[in-house]
Formats: sequence, C-alpha cells, structure tokens
Amino acid sequence: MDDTTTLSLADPLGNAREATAEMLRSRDHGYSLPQPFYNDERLFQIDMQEIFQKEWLIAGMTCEIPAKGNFISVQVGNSPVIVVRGAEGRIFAFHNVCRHRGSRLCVSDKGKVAKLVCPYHQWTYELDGRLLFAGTEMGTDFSLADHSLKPVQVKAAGGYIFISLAEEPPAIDEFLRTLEHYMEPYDMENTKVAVQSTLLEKANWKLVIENNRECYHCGGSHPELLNTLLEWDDVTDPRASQAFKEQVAACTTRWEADNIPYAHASFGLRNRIVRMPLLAGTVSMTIDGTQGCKKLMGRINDPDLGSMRILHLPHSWNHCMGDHMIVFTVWPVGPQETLVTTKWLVNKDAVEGVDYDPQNLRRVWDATNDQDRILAEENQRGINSSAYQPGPYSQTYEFGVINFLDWYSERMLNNLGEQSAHLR
Ligand code: 3BY
Ligand code: FES
Ligand code: FE
Repeated sequence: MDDTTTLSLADPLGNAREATAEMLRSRDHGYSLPQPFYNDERLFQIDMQEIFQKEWLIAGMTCEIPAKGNFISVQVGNSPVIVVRGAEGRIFAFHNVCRHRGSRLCVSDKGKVAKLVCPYHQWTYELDGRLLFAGTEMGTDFSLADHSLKPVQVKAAGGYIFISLAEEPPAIDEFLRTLEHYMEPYDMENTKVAVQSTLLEKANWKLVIENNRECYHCGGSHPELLNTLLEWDDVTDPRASQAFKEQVAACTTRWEADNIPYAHASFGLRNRIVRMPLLAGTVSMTIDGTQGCKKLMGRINDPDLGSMRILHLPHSWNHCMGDHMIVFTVWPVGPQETLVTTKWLVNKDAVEGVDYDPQNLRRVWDATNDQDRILAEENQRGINSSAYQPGPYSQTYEFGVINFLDWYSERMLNNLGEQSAHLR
C-alpha cells in the first residue's frame, strides 16, 4: 500500500504544540521550565517527536558488536531499534519492526545471530536488512524486495555508535571527526564493557540531564564522587582556584608531551569535550582514587589522565580516564520515568579478577547514580505540586543547566516551527 493513500488521524497534539512553543517563547530565561515540561503526557510526546526522534542518539559502543551478527537494541520512545554488525565490518541500524505484521524482531538487549529471524512467523532478513525468506505461504506475486527492514541512520566514530530516526538528522560530522581524534589514544576497537547497569528513575528525562549539568548538589549528596571529581569543567570557571589552574597547567604539559588531547572543544551547546584533572593524587573514579583497572586503555601509559568529559545532548555524558571510561545514556520512558544506562569500559585484554574487579569499578558511580536518582525523583515530586513555579538557576553553579535548556528550547522552537510551516 502506498503511504500517501493511508488515512491518518488529525494531529492530536496540534494545540499542545502551539502551547509548548508559546511557553518556550515566553519562559523566563535562567529559570527552570514551567510544570508541563516536566510532567505532562502531551509534552512528553512532543519531546519524543521533536527531540529524541530527530537528534543523534548514542545507541552503544562499537566494541559491543565486534563480530558479524552481533547486535544491540535500544528503545527510542515507542520505537525499538536494532544495531547490527553486517558483512565486512559494516554497521547497520534498523527499526526493530518486522515488515510482516510488525512484531519486534530482536527481543533481547544484545546477542548474536546468523540472520535476523522474526520470532512470530519466521520471516528471515539478511544482516543488511533485505528480506530473504517469507515462506511459500505469501503467494507467488509476493515481493521480497518490497519488504526490507526500514533503515535507521547510523554513524560510528571514536568507538561510539550514533543513530537517528530522522530522515535528515542534524549535522554531526564535524563533532564526530573531533571525537575520533580525542578517542584515538583509547583504541576503542580493543575495548570491552566490563560491567553495566540500568536504573529506572521516576523523573522526567530533563530533570535527569539538568541534575547532571551542575555540581551545586555534589557537596550535599556525592561523598564517593567527590573523593576524585573536581567540579570545575574549565579554568575559565569563575570559581576555579589558583591551585586548580596550576594543576591544570602541570597536567596539560604532560598530556601534550604524550599527545593526549585535552583542549576544550564545543559544537554549539549540543556537544562538548574537555579533559580535566581529577583531585590531585587520584587517577580514577574509584572509592580511593587508585586505578580501577591495572591495564591501561589503548596506547595510554600514564594512568593520570584526569577525566575527559564528553557531553552529547540530548542524552549522554561520559568520563574517559586512563584505566577505564564510563558511558552514560538517558532514555525517556514516560513523562515521569527515565532509564539511565551506565557502561564501564576497559582494555579488551584486561582480565577480570586479575586486572580489575567489576564491583570495585562500578562502586562510585553506582552510589552517585542512586543519589542522583533520589534527587531527580524528589525534584519531580515537588514540581508536580500546584505550588511549583519556575525558580532561578545560579549563574555560576548552574550555567550548564541554563545551557542545556537554551539548547532544548532552541531545538524545540526550531522543530515546532518547521512543523507549522509544513501545515500551512
Ligand atoms: O558528570 C559529572 O561528572 C558531574 C556529576 C555531577 C555534576 N556533573 C558535572
Ligand atoms: Fe514477523 Fe510475522 S510478524 S514474521
Ligand atoms: Fe549528581
């Protein structure tokens, strides 16, 4: 059936789109958002359509699908997506939706298959998405070629796999080239996920990101993290002390000599990379600040690389140290429900129980994630009150939150504008 002949329901979100745009146009800059942005079902649907289905998202790491037939799957709002390694090392991404009657093809988070076989009636697809087999029951004029899996845009760089459900996603290549350069010392093809976690938080995804974008709350909540993390993201931070600036100068001289990228790189407000030292005398985000993995990553031979922080809006932050790296991704589930996945990566040749103890590796961020979960959930509970009104962010402590909301607001207004232009 031709798409153009399909009947469609009138856009049930029409009024909500207008109201959303208006609330963003009239919001108080530097203040938290009006309540519906954090708890309304329609606004959640609009976030999904205008942000998560249009942006590039980090589906996982290339080292998670090292061989032909390896796949990982993710859930972008209502849309399940599968990322699979095909022939000749190529990475493909597809909607995880069978072209017969729509069943999900891959039901697990990861695995290995020879072909993609639907569990419902066994339609069988090649790893490049072509339908190979639909039995003889479909009749003689059935066309296999017309029923390939629907592709999803995919790009890999620096060990990361980015997907986008948009037909024309935003430009990302310049950031990816830079990411590739910054990740070069890590030799990402020779890494592995040592351990991972999934945390369901009863809070809107924007509260999870807002919480991550500031360390105003760190002193009150994160004793384990503060054993090693210095909260300043840059020497330009007005709160940065002289001692910190001197530490940065000493570290960057060493990194420069080892050809380890560190300089601040920004791509609008969407992406940001910078390497910053950890607390003097510590080298890794472990409870005591010592290495969590004895074997360093890639070509790295100085364990003291601080932490390279990578921000990718709308949904990921990362810490790359000398011995391991941590990848965080945020997946909205509902207006007040969000999944946070954390992956700890180490050198592929590091031996569990000898070079690293996964329980030790994960301890700091397990504690931190759970503390942040509680903060986000309490934030959500208060915001749901009839008494909530947007409150002011600190310009010095919470500029990262202001930046995130500026980015979000700009994207939403831009995308909602496109929408109404189409309807006109
Ligand atoms: O991701 C981080 O390292 C920290 C945790 C809390 C604030 N954020 C910048
Ligand atoms: Fe997939 Fe029938 S729904 S084979
Ligand atoms: Fe936190």
